Amino acid sequence: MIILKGAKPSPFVRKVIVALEEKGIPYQLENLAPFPKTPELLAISPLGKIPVLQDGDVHVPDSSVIIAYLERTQPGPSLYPEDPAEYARALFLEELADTRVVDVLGPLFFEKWVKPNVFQQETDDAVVERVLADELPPLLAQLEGFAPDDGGTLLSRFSVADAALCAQLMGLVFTGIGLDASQAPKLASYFDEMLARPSFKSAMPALG
Ligand SMILES: N[C@@H](CCC(=O)N[C@@H](CS)C(=O)NCC(=O)O)C(=O)O
Repeated sequence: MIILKGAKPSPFVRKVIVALEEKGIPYQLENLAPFPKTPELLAISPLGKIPVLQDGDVHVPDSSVIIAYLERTQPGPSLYPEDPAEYARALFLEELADTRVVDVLGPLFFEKWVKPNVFQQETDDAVVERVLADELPPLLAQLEGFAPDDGGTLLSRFSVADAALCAQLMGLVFTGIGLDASQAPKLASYFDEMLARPSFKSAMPALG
């Protein structure tokens, strides 16, 4: 049995849960926090981060590496397009989700969830307000440009790009901020459609 170590509040853990569910791979989620950086954590995750996937004796850290690994252990259904241009597009959108989207949503997640729940510290509302006013609108405008016109997936079928992007956007839901459809209507409707998939339902952390 595959063991996924991490916790659903992490967008990168959610991304892997979505991949496991979409591929129909049975797994157990085992709670692992990235703090403190114990020798046990660093032994299986040299960067001290979650998620880590355990498959027998093999430990695989990093969501992108994990999904690439799963593609080799269970090729179908594939989360990577066959067509070279679409394959490149999927990898790029995964990268965009894991970097640019995280740069904006990460501080919101940190302030609204990690500080109160992990460090027993208060949310800095000024940081939240600044990100919501200055950084989130241009990000949503950019993502609107990648959203499909008529629902469905980012590429011609479900791929790692959908798993990566929507796993990040879910942070807006469970921190209570929400995705403002008036700012990004195509993105909001695409995101709603993705959230209705069983894989995303399984990845959603308990709300409240
Ligand atoms: N590139 C990594 C990023 C993983 C990541 O940043 N995980 C966060 C939790 S959301 C973490 O473990 N942070 C702890 C730290 O950076 O010390 C991946 O794709 O898995």
